[in-house]
Amino acid sequence: MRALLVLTLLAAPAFADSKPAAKPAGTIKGTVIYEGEGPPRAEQRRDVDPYCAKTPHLEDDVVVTKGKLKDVLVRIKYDAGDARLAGATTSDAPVALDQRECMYAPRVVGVRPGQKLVVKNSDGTFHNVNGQIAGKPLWNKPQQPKGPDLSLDAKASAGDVIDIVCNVHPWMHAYAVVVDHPYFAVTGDDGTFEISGLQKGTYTLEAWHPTLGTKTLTVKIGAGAKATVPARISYKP
Ligand SMILES: [Cu+2]
Repeated sequence: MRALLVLTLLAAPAFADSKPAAKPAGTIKGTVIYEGEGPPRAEQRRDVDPYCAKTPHLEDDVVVTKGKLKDVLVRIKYDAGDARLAGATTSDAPVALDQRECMYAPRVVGVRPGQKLVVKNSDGTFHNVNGQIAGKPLWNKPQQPKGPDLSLDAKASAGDVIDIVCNVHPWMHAYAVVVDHPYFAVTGDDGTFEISGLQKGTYTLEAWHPTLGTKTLTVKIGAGAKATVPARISYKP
């Protein structure tokens, strides 16, 4: 009797329909290269704040490690008419940004329009979180030493970049790049990125670095073993 019930449930069309559709298998596994020697990185001048001066850091405008470039946001170039991207769901979870040793961590993040940005102050010093889009003020909030998290709205459109600075510590600069689909990744020290869940087809990859600008690359995703494709994006000084 019990076996029969299970069989009946399995055979019911409603049950079969509720099965979530498999995520497309297309994956881009890439690396962002910096050709030649990375530019020299001087010590940040931190003497304006004794708290920050306790933890010396190098300038972080262009960070190259063994020929690989950090802080590059790589995304699939969005086209509103592209049905492969339009239906993609994005996470509602807020994007986290910490202030630690008077640095933003991470320095480059991707957010979708309207997504919350939660800014933490792990430092025993005061910061202000000043966000602008192309010079237009978005928010400017004070944050006490180890004060409560700030919850900020990414009131912006795809393609915008929210410049986030701290006016107390002028070397502090983060970037929230507004992307309206989940197909993006940001490189770490090893310069690698991975974008998955893509349907078969040809895409334009767009890489963005805060000071070195944009690079594009065409990527073709196939089926089966050809669903995982490499990508090499190169910046030349
Ligand atoms: Cu600060």
